[in-house]
Amino acid sequence: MKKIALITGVTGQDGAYLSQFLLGKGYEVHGLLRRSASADVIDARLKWLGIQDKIHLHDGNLTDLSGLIRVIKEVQPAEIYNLAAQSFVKSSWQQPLLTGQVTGIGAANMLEATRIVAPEARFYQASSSEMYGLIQEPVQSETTPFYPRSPYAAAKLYAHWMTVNYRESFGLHASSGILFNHESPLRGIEFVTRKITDGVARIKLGLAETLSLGNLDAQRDWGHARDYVQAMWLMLQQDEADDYVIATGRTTAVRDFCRMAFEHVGLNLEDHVRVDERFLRPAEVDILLGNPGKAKDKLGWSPETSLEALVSEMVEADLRRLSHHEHL
Ligand code: NDP
Ligand code: GDR
Repeated sequence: MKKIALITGVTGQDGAYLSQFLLGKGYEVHGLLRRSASADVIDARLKWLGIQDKIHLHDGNLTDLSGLIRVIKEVQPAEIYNLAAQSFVKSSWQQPLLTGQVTGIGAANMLEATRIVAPEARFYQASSSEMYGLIQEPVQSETTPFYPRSPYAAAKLYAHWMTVNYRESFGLHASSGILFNHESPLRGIEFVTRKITDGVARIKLGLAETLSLGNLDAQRDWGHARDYVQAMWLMLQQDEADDYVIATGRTTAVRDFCRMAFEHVGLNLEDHVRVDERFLRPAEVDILLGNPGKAKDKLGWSPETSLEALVSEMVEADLRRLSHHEHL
């Protein structure tokens, strides 16, 4: 009998890589799909990985509890990965209540639906390093206090504590992965790394001359999404549910990520990058740096992809895409 997994956010970056990983492990993979008028492009990431026909898709939305109950009842998953969210931090100031509804209450809906119809299922919640916000310790671990700096981070914090609470109150096998930024060629175009690699590829191909960015001094602990989805799965294979920081332990400024991307194609960032205050945020998370020690000890997980390899994979993918007019 194949093990059954249900993934919310299956059309996103992590959902796509996690689906690929679970299929490789022999799982039957089901995904929640929110209805879109652009049905032809909604599964672009799954197509990019060549797995769109292998996933069972179910109509649903994180804000619709009755629909979630129905899907979980029908699928009867052994593992549930709650990856869906309004995940773009900058948008969360423009849409704070929607972000709360989807990223915060949506997770509570998933926990509640799980408790009602599949209490034996193992549950993964996509928590975030953004919860550390205005950092309270120079290196953040599972015991570092949180200080959210955006409506997104506040919503994630609610979802995080609800996950802990459902574990402690109802005995749900619910784990929360506090993942630091992870990127890939499947990263959404509005996030800074992909915006940079797409911009660099456009400039290299003569399709653009400049790249406008916001705060170049922000520092992030960047890893590869393909590595990070393995940690999600490992968490659900443990006897006891728990919370884990997933990070590389190395932090890099946006400026330096950008420099590496330009250098990859033999160009200088100083010749092309402009700072545009439209891309600044009302409150910034200046620096994040995670300690993945617990994940290494207990899950046997460590990141495999270096930042250098990540940057070159992303730039090469964007060069290829733009040259072949591929969508994504
Ligand atoms: P993406 O933005 O790429 O994907 C988000 C997914 O959520 C998409 O499939 C989207 O669907 C879906 N979604 C959005 N709103 C709803 C809704 N109302 N109902 C159902 N589905 C919805 O995010 P990532 O893959 O990068 O991240 C996965 C999760 O991990 C998110 O929760 C994110 O906040 C969190 N996270 C991400 C990190 C990172 O660095 N990538 C780090 C830490 C946490 P659609 O395709 O229709 O838009
Ligand atoms: P982040 O990712 O907010 O960390 O959230 P993002 O790539 O959007 O920003 C990272 C840093 O880069 C700075 N920056 C810019 N950001 C964007 N998007 N566009 C720009 O032009 C730009 N210029 C500078 C930002 O100010 C910021 O400091 C991501 C998301 O995936 C969340 O869902 C997840 O929880 C966290 O990572 C961990």
